[in-house]
Amino acid sequence: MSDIIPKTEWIKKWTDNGVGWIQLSHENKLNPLSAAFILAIKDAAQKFDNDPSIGCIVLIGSDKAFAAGADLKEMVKLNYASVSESRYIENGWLDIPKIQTPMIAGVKGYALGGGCELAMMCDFIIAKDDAKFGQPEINIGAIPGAGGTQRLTRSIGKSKAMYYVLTGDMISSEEAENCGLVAKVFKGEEFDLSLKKIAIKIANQSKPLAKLAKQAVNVAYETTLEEGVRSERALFYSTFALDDHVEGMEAFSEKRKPAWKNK
Ligand code: CO8
Repeated sequence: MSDIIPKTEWIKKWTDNGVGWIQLSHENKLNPLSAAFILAIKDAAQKFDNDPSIGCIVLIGSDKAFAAGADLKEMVKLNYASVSESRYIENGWLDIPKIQTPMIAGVKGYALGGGCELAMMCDFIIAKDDAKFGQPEINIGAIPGAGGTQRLTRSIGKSKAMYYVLTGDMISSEEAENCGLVAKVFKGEEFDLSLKKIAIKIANQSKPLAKLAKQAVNVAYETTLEEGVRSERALFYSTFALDDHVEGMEAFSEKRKPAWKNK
């Protein structure tokens, strides 16, 4: 068990139209990710995940950065014994990909190192055109440690991931969209409104169906095609047990919008 106290004061949370918003609000606008900060982010995400009124979680940062990586002022004090004994990148970090509610990273400015890894732990990334992604750890005597080598490679392929991990170069929003790291990029003032619209659209889907769809896509990340297709089929069959399946079918026949019961 961790004895680190989550830094809840660095988190702003609010809800709007079924969306749970979590804003990383460190006094340093670069949002350096210390162990206590990541625990607070994890706690906030879990609270929304356990709230039946929330159908989508959005993680955002400041105008300057989603997060510029691990808190290097904390990391500089660590050694092999302390990172392994304290489970430095386990507490908090490992729980975020287990969130069942769809989760979007809304990235303005820098998403570097652990910040890029945190964004990739979300289900997809929406970026402002000023966003800059990257895994620059090689430049500071480390390598990515919170899934960067794995998720970036699955996201953009081996060649490009290897290029960015070995050079430490930043990835522009345009390049990130072209190579599939980012789902959509919005310019300037369009970003906030577009992110909100996307989140509300997802929050207003049938909640159990959205969770099943998320689970099915995530299987593609973790297993073979054969196993993934088998798993998808089982999840598809299970949708027939939902009231919302019946509602979706009836609404289609009756040419009306479905009124989801979320069960
Ligand atoms: N941690 C702590 N403080 C930081 C960090 C950071 N990651 N990044 C910047 N700062 C501080 C600077 O030291 C500076 O502080 P001060 O005012 O006291 O000197 C202040 O923030 C402002 O920084 P800059 O003046 O550098 O701001 P710029 O706008 O000129 O540059 C950059 C912004 C490009 C983001 C630049 O600050 C930078 O390159 N930062 C480091 C980015 C980086 O290397 N990130 C990877 C970190 S390693 C990592 O993430 C490993 C992941 C492992 C898992 C995570 C475990 C927790």
